[in-house]
Amino acid sequence: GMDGRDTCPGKCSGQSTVRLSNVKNIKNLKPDVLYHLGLDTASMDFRKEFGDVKYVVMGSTDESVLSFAKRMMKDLDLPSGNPVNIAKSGNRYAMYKVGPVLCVSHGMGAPSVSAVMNEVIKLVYHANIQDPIFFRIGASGGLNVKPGTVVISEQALDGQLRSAHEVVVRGKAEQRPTTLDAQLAREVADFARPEDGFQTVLGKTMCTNDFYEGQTRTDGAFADYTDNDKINYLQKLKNQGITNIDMESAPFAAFTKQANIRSANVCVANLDRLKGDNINADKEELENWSRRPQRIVSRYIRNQELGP
Ligand code: R2B
Ligand code: URA
Repeated sequence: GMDGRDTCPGKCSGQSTVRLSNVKNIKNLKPDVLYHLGLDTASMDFRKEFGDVKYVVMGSTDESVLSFAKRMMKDLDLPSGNPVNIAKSGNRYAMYKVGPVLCVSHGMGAPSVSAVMNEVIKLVYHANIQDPIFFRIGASGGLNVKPGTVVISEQALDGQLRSAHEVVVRGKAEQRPTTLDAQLAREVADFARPEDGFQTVLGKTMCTNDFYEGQTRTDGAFADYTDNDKINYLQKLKNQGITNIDMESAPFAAFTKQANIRSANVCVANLDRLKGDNINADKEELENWSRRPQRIVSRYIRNQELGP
């Protein structure tokens, strides 16, 4: 591949390049039911339906991935229309396919991300997709950045500052590495344009399992620390190179890494946590900011597909 990774074993045999440790069991599932996506391998031909997918773009909400799908239609010069929610019958997530781009919502937090990532990665496997690239576009709390700044993650750390996503398997905690593709992060950052009118930076992202105490807020229902404790902690994070805090980057990075999939985490900062906790930008501004990661990722994909 472009990053010098050896993708030949998959490519040469015409198999998907994703690496699953559970292939033996999956092969015996007839059909394999992707429960939360409302899909199964008996009533759908995954190769026919998804075989041409090259990019999977994930975001927290159904609305955000629909809006990305619509943008992608325009940016790939595809005829406009109303994208169909392929995962509708699962009643959990939304999924839209626009040419080579699969747009999938992942909900909020690690448990929600984990369930859908298992199923999307199996979908990629069943569809025989070669070298897919995964993106997560979302929101975050910034550290010492101007609100509205886009942060592309160089690293994802968990709430204990480990470069790991913890999964408890048979009662035992396992740590899965959250290594992201550094080259892809830089390539995506290159698609930021000064004329866009916002900053795009590379930085470390801390991923927590809770929005309030988990991110040291003092605006939740509970907080047994002082404002001073909070600022000291956030300063410490900032000094370690952490630029933003979200709730999905670590499982997203870990699942893609484990499956041998290149991925990038691209989030706008909705506030500067060194200045406050409450998100008080107006709705229109937040909506505007939420389009910024979309803009950069869609530009990257358009460039790959149609050239400069
Ligand atoms: C950012 O925004 C959401 C929390 O408000 C969560 O999905 C995240 O990572
Ligand atoms: N998402 C988060 O996880 N934290 C924030 O502060 C804002 C958005």
